[in-house]
Amino acid sequence: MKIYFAGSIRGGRQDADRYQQIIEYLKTFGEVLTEHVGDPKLTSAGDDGPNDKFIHDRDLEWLKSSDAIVAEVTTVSMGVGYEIGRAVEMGKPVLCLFRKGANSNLSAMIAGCDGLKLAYYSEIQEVNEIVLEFLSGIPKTR
Ligand code: 6IA
Repeated sequence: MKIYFAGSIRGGRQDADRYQQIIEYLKTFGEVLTEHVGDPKLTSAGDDGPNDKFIHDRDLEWLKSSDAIVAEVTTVSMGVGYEIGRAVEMGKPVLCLFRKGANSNLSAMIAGCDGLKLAYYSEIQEVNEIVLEFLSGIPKTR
């Protein structure tokens, strides 16, 4: 199974450790195409790699080829919101994870979208249970 993990980069890296923990768990189900999103060395500048057009086009190809999208949406990120919208339009299974009690507000465009599954969590162990249930319902194409 190919999994696309989405998490904030230029929107802010305060949840990067959590992304890494989620990615480690996702890797037990298959290939995570976007492992770099959890890299603690990656800063919110996010500009020490290829140019923006390359990043956009490559990420969209990965999105198209993925079987499922898991997005951590607690830190507000325009890029994550964009990826979710594109994935919903593609008809992909999308799981959005939002941490309870966080200092951010979830956009109505995510909270009110019928084309995705939204789950609230407190502890990282809960994320594992939510992810397990979500991925168990997805047919494997590869
Ligand atoms: O607006 P944001 O930067 O917060 O958007 C984050 C989302 O967009 C992530 O889920 C990524 O999939 C994607 N994204 C944004 N910037 C990059 C990026 N920058 N590389 C890969 N995906 C990105 C360069 C980092 C590179 C030095 C490793």
